[in-house]
Amino acid sequence: MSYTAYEVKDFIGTLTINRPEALNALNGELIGELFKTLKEIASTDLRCLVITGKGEKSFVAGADIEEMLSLAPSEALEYSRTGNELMNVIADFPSPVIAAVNGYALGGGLELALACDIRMAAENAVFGFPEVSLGILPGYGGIKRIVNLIGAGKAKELLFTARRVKAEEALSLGIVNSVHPPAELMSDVLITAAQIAGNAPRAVRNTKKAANNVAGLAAPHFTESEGALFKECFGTMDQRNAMCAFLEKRKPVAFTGI
Ligand code: DAK
Repeated sequence: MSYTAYEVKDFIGTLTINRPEALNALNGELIGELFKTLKEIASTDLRCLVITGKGEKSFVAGADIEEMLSLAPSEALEYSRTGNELMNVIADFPSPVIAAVNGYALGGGLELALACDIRMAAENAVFGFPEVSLGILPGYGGIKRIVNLIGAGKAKELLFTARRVKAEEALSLGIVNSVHPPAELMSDVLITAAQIAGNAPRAVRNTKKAANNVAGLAAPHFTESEGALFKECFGTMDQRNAMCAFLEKRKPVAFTGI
């Protein structure tokens, strides 16, 4: 079974993350498939790419917690590099990328949406960075991207509190471009994609490159020091406590800082 589905029509590609049984959480195999597809389609005549999640409940509910729990600290650095490269491939994708956020966009899922150029959300979409509640930090370049997008003060509040934000608040914060009734999300996204696809392809691609440079959004977003901070959190009691609690569907015991 494939964790991704891809179709293209009228120069617009739609890439669907297809792991609804785990709310489209990103595991290693899924990340590998996304890499492969993005690499294949980057050299085609695509004019706009849409990324969405399968099902009505979730865009991407973050990195796979079960997979992260089993990572040794030494493996965590490599893990962080791979995920980062994927986000950079999306951010630097030659044509514009729209995230059609059809539900939960948490942790790595929000980071993925932030790597896209435009975010259009369903009314039921929910955003947040739960990482600190799991004993880790966001590491797919999302910290830099959210600070760039909404400013350090608002970004830090979301990062430090781990609170979830509904679509309307995400709109007012500037995280998303627009909010749509769930049943209309994809058709509205395709209207925007068609507007982009109707413009001169070379001009659009070069405009994206120029905009990324101006906004300081071009890769790299992830530094070795960020990787070291992520690695440091791995193997702590707090991280194991929080991730085990999630998988066992209970609250973690009080954090100790150890
Ligand atoms: N990982 C694995 N499984 C997940 C998952 C996840 N992130 N999210 C949901 N699932 C699974 C659930 O375990 C459950 O599986 P079964 O029990 O059915 O086998 C199934 O999806 C349905 O989920 P729920 O039963 O929990 O559904 P609910 O409607 O009750 O709740 C929820 C929906 C989205 C509120 C809840 O599932 C939830 O809180 N999910 C976890 C959200 C989360 O914390 N995500 C962030 C993960 S941390 C880094 C790179 C990346 C990251 C960090 C560093 N570096 C490179 C340094 C990223 C970190 C993260 O993303």
